[in-house]
Formats: sequence, C-alpha cells, structure tokens
Amino acid sequence: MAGPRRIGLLVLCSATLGTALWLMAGKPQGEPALLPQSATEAVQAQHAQHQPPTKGSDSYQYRHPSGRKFNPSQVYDPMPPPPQPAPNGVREFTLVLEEDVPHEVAPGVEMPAWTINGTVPGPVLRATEGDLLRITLVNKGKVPHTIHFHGIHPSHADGVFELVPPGGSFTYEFVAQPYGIMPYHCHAMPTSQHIHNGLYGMLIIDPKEGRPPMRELAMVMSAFDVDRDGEADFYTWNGRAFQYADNPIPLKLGEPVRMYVMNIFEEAMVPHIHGNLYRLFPSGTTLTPTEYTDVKTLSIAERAILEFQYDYPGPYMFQCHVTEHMELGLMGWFDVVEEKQIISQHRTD
Ligand SMILES: [Cu+2]
Repeated sequence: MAGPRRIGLLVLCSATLGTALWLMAGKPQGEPALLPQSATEAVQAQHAQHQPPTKGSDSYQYRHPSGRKFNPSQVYDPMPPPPQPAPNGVREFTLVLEEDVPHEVAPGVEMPAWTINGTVPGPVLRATEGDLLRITLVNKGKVPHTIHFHGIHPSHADGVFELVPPGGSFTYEFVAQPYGIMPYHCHAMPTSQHIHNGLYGMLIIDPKEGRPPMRELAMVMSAFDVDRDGEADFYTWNGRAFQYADNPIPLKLGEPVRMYVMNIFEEAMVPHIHGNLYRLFPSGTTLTPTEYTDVKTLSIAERAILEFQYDYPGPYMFQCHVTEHMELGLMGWFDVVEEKQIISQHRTD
C-alpha cells in the first residue's frame, strides 16, 4: 500500500467505520447512502482503487458477496498442538513444500498457493526450549526452496545458504531457543514471492517450566495478491479471508485464552479484540506481560502472545484494526458462551 494511500485511509477511517455500522444495521440493497455525500464519495474513491475481485467494504461487509461460505472442513484449525515432551529430547518434523496448490483464499476465490504440508500457513510447530529440533524440508516444487527459522542457531541451520533443489530434501538441526514465537519461512530468492505465495508458518517454543495451561489459539496474519498487480487483495487470519466469520471460534465464558499472533506480511498489522483487553507478551519471550491493551501494532514479522478472558457472553469480533485489512478478510468472531450452553449444543447435535 502506497504511503499517500495509507494517509488517505487514516483520514477515511471514520467514514469507513460509519459505513460498516450502517451496513450492519441491515440497509436493504440498492437504497441510497445515509452518509453525507462527501463522505460517501470519499469512501467510494478509496474503494475504486481496488481491482476486481476486490471491491472494498461495500461488498465485503464481513461476508464474501458470492454468499458462499467456507466449508467448516476447510477451515484452518486455530488450535495449536499442545505442549508435549520430546521423545529423547528430539523433536522431528517434515515439511513438504509444493507450488501452485489450489487455495480458496476467500469464499469462491481460488488462487494457486505455495503450501507447506498442504496448507497456508504451514503447520504450527511446537517444541520446548532446549529440545533438539530436526526438521526436514522436502521440495516437491519446480524451483529451489529453503526454510529459514527465526531464533538462535548455527549458520548452517539458518536456511539461507543451502538451496534445496526440486526433488531434493534437507534436514535442519538445531536446539530450540529462546522460548517464544519464532516465524519460519522460505528464504529462496525472490523471497517476497516465496513468502507471499504462502511459504510460512509459526514455531512455538515453550519455556522449560511451561506456561499456565489455557485454551490456546495460533493466528497468523498475512495477505494475498490474487490478481498479481502488486497489491494485496485479501488479508487473512490463517490463510483464508473471513473463515472465522463463517465459522466463529467458540470460547467459554471466563476461560483464560492464550492467542499466539504473528504478522508475516509486509505491512503493519494491529490485532484487536472487541469487548475486552489482552495482556501482551511481545514475541512470547517473556513470562510476565508488558502491557494491558486492546491494540498493539505488530510490524513486519513481529509477533506476540495475547492473553485474555471474556466476562460477558456473546459474539465478539477479533480483527486487524487497519480497517482495510479488516474489510478484506482479516476479521472473525469469537462466540463466547456459558459452558452449559456448549454442553447442551453438543447434546442436540
Ligand atoms: Cu521457496
């Protein structure tokens, strides 16, 4: 997004949010706008900069205009694997990289993505500080790839110098350190292409003493340039726009939640939860929170742990507070319900 456009976006925030609230109130299709003419024109001018299939918030108001929804079976499971002891202190993973895998980035909008183990983002990897990580990259694509891990490790495991050719494989071996959220991504050139096509994921390294048990969610913020015009068309939690709007994440009233969040795109992202504030653990590299807030700007490749619990039931949006990102898919719903409601829902299923 160009600088002047970003400034324009800020100027237009109030108008855009006004439109959002107005549309949420259930404006029938085709009726004239209730906003002042100048504000409406400004919003339209903002959206006119998008080329199809992106049409901006008028069409993408928390739902793809096709009316089509994600099949729940397609939804990226937001629950990370639980912390587990490593057998003999060694944690082994195999990451299979493929290119041009059909990926439904928004309901009804498919693009050829580059995937790790078949998904964008790749799988959440989890280890405990001090484990020996043994991670094998298998290249099933047509161009060379690597995997670069953030964290502390020797040069030979940095995933920059060796290029794994098509049909080849390479095993990275290093000690998991420090604890925190460590992004992993392909570093082959052009790296922008390899990352933006989908070759990234999250490595969670737990502290040796562990963290208090909680309901956990892992959420990668990213974006996709479907029409290859150099501008992102969809912004996503875990690789698909609006997937958690179509399939809200149920939370129990009062249950502590730990959300691992990572921004792998090249624009600032601002994770925001509604009706609540979160305790912030920057990069996940501390055991005590540094801030109590409801917005925190995550710059490029920045990540954080957010911990919170809901005291009131109901649906709550979780979003990127960059309004364009929200409108283009980086939003979803927590469905906060009392535990007895969850049990009764299961009984009637
Ligand atoms: Cu690559």
